[in-house]
Amino acid sequence: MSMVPNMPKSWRAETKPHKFCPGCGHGLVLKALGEAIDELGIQDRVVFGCDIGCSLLAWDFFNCDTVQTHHGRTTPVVTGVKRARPDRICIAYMGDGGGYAIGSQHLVNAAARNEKVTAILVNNCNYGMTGGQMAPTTLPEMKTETSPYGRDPEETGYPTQGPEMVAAITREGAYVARGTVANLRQLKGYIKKALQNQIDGNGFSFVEALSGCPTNWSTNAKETWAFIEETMPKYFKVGELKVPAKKEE
Ligand SMILES: Cc1ncc(C[n+]2csc(CCOP(=O)(O)OP(=O)(O)O)c2C)c(N)n1
Ligand code: SF4
Repeated sequence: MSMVPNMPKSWRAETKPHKFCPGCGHGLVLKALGEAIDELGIQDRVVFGCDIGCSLLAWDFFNCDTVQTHHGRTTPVVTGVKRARPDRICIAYMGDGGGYAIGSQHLVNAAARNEKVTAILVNNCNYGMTGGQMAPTTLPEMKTETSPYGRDPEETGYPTQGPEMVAAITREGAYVARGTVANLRQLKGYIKKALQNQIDGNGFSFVEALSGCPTNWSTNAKETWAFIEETMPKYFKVGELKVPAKKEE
């Protein structure tokens, strides 16, 4: 009996199995996104933008219009598409390096302008694609290629609180949440609300997803999940931070 893979309809089946490392969280975030796209029936309207970093491995992931951008520049690129084609549902997909380091000015300014796009940021506490360097989200005392003795917050700061920052600088109409691959149903719910917010034309939508990078963390499956489920939420609080007020009927 042949196995029928349980994959979202919006996924491009012929490009699976995907190219992420075994145990990587990117595939889970993209599953939540694919199911959200299916359930909202927006596949024909989606323009999916992916960053440099491991998110670029999603360039052929969906049966949707896709644009692959320079590192950190996904948010302004999909903002441009949205302004030219307001009927499209524009999604910027990036890592924490892409959103909070090299592309932080773009994320901040798109959020401050309340651009009507949806940004999804995968937080795995490091620069995955380039071999596990320290990122703005690296936890205190966490060892990486460029913090071999552990991150010292006195020298390099504390982990960036992205959704908290975006919630603070956006205006009414924005949607902001932090989910985790450890709770995929909840994460899909947040992504769905973020997309619905764009469909409703309200304002900027932003979802950070806590995720795993077993390759650079050098962790086995059990250690990876313990880090995502127990350690990361000590620094990154999971939940909704900003929900638009209901419009008057
Ligand atoms: C302008 C520019 N600077 C640096 C790089 C090198 N570079 C490629 S991917 C990457 C880090 C990616 O990390 P992140 O955005 O956190 O995504 P991840 O791979 O962890 O999913 C870097 C620094 C680049 N491609 N372009
Ligand atoms: S390096 Fe890390 S983030 Fe990149 S595909 Fe591998 S596990 Fe995923």
